[in-house]
Amino acid sequence: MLQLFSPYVLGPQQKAELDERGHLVLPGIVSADARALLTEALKRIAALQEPFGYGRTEEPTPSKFAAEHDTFLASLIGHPELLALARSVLGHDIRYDHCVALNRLADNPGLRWHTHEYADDEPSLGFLRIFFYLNGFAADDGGLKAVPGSHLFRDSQILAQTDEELQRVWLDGKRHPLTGEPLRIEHLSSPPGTVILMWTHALHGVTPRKPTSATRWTVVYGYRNPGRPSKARWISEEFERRSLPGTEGLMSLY
Ligand SMILES: O=C(O)CCC(=O)C(=O)O
Ligand SMILES: [Fe+2]
Repeated sequence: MLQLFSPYVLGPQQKAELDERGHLVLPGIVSADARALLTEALKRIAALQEPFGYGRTEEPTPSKFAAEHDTFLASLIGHPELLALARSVLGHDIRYDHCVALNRLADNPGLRWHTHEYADDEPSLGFLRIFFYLNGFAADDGGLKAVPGSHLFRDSQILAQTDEELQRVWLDGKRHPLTGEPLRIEHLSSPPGTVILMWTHALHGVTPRKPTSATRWTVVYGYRNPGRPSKARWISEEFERRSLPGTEGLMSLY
């Protein structure tokens, strides 16, 4: 069995940080073997994605359904270490939601500020995004940015093109519901092999990738507590029926 992570700590302190801030950075925890295999898999997905391009589309592209196009990516859905990580945050009763390749090539425009929906009115139902940043990123080069505390609003409708617009349309005057501090934008950076955990209602966006930079190799696995429909759930019926090792009971909507 592939070792996915080098030893890391996800104890009460880290969980409290995730719950208070909405995201948690686990720097460099992906094992060297997993890094290499994941990067190869993401290169295969990039080749399949090429004809579809990287613009916004409703099409079921290889990037969106990455695990369905790659045996290795599929094999991680039920990997004990990934499930243990997801369950240590969400509790035992979880479902797989999606696996999306988030490769960002040189000059990629990044991504506007947004949140994602799931059981907006039911905080007991969690949805966790587990991002694998295989070659890391700098804050100003395909970098994830987030607003600590924003997930507590469970507002799935927030959208803004720029930091300035976000400030104007949503951030101004808002305070962290737990700490009372004014909400503010945080630009993350991460070394290669970093995993970032994020509650799905956290407000986040991505800075553009520089024209001279190599591709940012990234994949996300989403898991959630069952109980509601999920708009992010991209699983074909055929894939749901396939019995992959370790995924028993994980693939259904409810
Ligand atoms: O590309 C990224 O780093 C983040 C993508 C994103 O917003 C998501 O998968 O929800
Ligand atoms: Fe997102």
